Amino acid sequence: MRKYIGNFAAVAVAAGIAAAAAPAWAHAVIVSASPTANEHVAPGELPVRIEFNSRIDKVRSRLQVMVPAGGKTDVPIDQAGDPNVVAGTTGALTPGAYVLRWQVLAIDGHITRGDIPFVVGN
Ligand SMILES: [Cu+2]
Repeated sequence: MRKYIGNFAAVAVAAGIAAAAAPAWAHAVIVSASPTANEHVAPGELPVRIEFNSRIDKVRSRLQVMVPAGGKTDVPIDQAGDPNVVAGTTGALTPGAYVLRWQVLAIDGHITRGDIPFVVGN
């Protein structure tokens, strides 16, 4: 009986680890981004590029820029190129504090999203 309980506990622990670990590697996580958080960039059109750890469904993903005056504008996503990369070019940006908002659909069907604040000018 003691042996049986011991085995049951071991199986439960292993299952718990698997359940906890799955979300961490299953959906899209940023590998690198440009701009980086709180980066200062020059005024004008800004190429943005976010690389993830998995393939992205670019048609069902979204890039937006939250502008200093309030509101947001869409950044069209380049459909060509590296399947792990979501990239596009903003409209002309004047000096101020901005936020790049991203939402991506990974091939595993999970959506992840986040914000990257950056500054245009000094
Ligand atoms: Cu996932």
